[in-house]
Amino acid sequence: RKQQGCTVWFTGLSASGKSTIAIALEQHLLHQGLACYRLDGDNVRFGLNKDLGFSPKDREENIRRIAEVAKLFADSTTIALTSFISPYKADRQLARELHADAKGTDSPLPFVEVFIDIPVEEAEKRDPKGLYKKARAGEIKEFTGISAPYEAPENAEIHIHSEKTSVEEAVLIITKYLEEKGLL
Ligand code: GGZ
Repeated sequence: RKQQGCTVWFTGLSASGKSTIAIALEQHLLHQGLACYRLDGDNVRFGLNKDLGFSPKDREENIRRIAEVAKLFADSTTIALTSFISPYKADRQLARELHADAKGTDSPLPFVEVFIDIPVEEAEKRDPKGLYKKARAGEIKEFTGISAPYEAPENAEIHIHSEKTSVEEAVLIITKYLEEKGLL
């Protein structure tokens, strides 16, 4: 059976575990012989989006471009995995609508929002890159969860409580969902 593309859109705070889970999911899908491609800060914010910072306007444009690129991957029957904070509801909604709107593609493309939920105190405790510390010290401005908002999703297809769920369990939850929707 021919693979159908889709976008799995991760959202959550810095240090929530989005990228770790997305990487593990990517590995799992690749081992199944499925085509997938992961978009994250390392391959997008240093290239396509290197002109963008972290103001609300720049984040909006960051997410818009990522959504368009993910849509192209999904349209090519690849499973696109995106791992960005995407803190604004309206921006995630736009990403969803771009996929629902078949313009330029054969048909609407499935969009699966995955909320990697973590209390900000817990993310701050993890602080693997010392960014929360810098944000508290005022060295990084407009830092999500500290000095910039994170608007939690209310209707994400998948809601994972990061501090109570192992990476392996998270991958299972997501693949089970994708299987049930006929996307794997
Ligand atoms: C939030 C920031 C900021 C500010 C730099 N606020 O933990 P990380 O390092 O690797 O992930 C964060 C990443 C967030 O980029 P996104 O493209 O995902 O953000 S958004 O979706 O809101 O556009 C963090 C680092 O960049 N970082 N400054 N001020 N995160």
